[in-house]
Amino acid sequence: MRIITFGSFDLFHIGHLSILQRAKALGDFLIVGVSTDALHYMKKSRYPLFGERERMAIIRSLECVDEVFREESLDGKAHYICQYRANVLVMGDDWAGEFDWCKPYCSVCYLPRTPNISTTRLLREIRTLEER
Ligand code: C2G
Repeated sequence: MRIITFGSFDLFHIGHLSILQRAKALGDFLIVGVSTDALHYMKKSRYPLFGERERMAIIRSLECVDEVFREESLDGKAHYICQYRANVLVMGDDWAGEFDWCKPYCSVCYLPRTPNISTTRLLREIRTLEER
């Protein structure tokens, strides 16, 4: 069973690792679309701290990840799903419902987000520490 998921994975943290490991556990091959810097900017109105090559290298190094590619658009999912022959699209439930339109191409599964951690929160906490 081929699983596909997507994300920026900036400032990689345990919430990212957890969703990737849970996604892999649903099948036997995990493909990860890592958002390009340009797509990240479109999603969050700021560039990531780590560039796309670094973010892809981190994701590619994970034991649970089998293939990595550049995610260039949120709307390109049907193309990516077909190109990588994915059977299941997995996303955190902060995206619940957003990708139901992919259901003609593959199953869609939203998994619970890991609470109390996010790149935005990490950035805020780092800034607070620096101000002390
Ligand atoms: N995530 C999680 N728990 C957290 C933080 C993130 O489960 N505490 C999940 C998100 O739900 C997502 C994945 O980790 O499924 C990657 O999160 P981000 O890097 O923030 O990616 P995002 O901006 O959600 O981009 O096409 C989809 C987008 O590219 C997803």
